[in-house]
Amino acid sequence: MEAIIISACTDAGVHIDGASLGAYKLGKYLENKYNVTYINNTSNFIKDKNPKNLQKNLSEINIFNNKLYHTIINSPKFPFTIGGDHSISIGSALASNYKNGNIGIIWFDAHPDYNTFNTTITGNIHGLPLATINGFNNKELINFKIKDYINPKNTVIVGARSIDELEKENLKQAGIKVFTTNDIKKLGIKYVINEALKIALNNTSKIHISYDLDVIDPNIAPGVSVPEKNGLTKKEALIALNLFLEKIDNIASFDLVEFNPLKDINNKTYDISTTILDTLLDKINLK
Ligand SMILES: [Mn+2]
Repeated sequence: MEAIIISACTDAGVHIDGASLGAYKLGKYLENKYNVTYINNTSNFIKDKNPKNLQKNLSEINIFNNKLYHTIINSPKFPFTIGGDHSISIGSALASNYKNGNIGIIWFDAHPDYNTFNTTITGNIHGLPLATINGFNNKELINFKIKDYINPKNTVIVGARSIDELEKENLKQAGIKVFTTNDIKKLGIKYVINEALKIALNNTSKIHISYDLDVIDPNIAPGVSVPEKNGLTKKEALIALNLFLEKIDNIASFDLVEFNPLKDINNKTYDISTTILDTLLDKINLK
């Protein structure tokens, strides 16, 4: 199945600059082999970084996700979206759910991204997307017509290790299964991914995978906006990737987000990102 590769060039969801450039850079890399569709911020957009504004760049993020959402639902191809900051997954995951109907979601991330406008400390919207996708809150972030939200019962977070106090309450209230990096050390990555697949595929049609590069340890992938130590090892990241390849027929759509070239060291994060992209896109285009 051919993939539509969308380079979602925005970092409106985070006060740190660079993730927009990350999407552009990875898009350019893929142009050697594929057609790439670019989505950009509105031309006159100026990013608000005011720490006191707890709804930073809300209207721009809505405009952006509207474009992304409609690009995905209007294409018959497999949606592969490259961020950009993680706010873009509101558009991509809900579009995939609209197209496929009743999907599950696996969210790879050092942070659960389960804040609401009432619980966010930073006001950076890249900390809110998963709660939005589940319909837990944040209706302000959805101004496109969706069919349904993704069921919290079919939502799994893998690799979390930096969870805000109030966010923890949100996760408990929504009933989200979270595998922390400590769980991964204890249970093994293979077991955790297989459990995650079971939860996400329980009575659903397919799954959306949203992969925030900050899930990987900053020694291996330092080029992200908000790095957190004690992340996945390279070996664990590659085992997870191979398990997805085995389950490729169950995967409906994929995001790779938060590559920040301005924070990268010796192209480490660029190299692992292109490896992930090459591996997955080869397999998707074969299926
Ligand atoms: Mn994230």
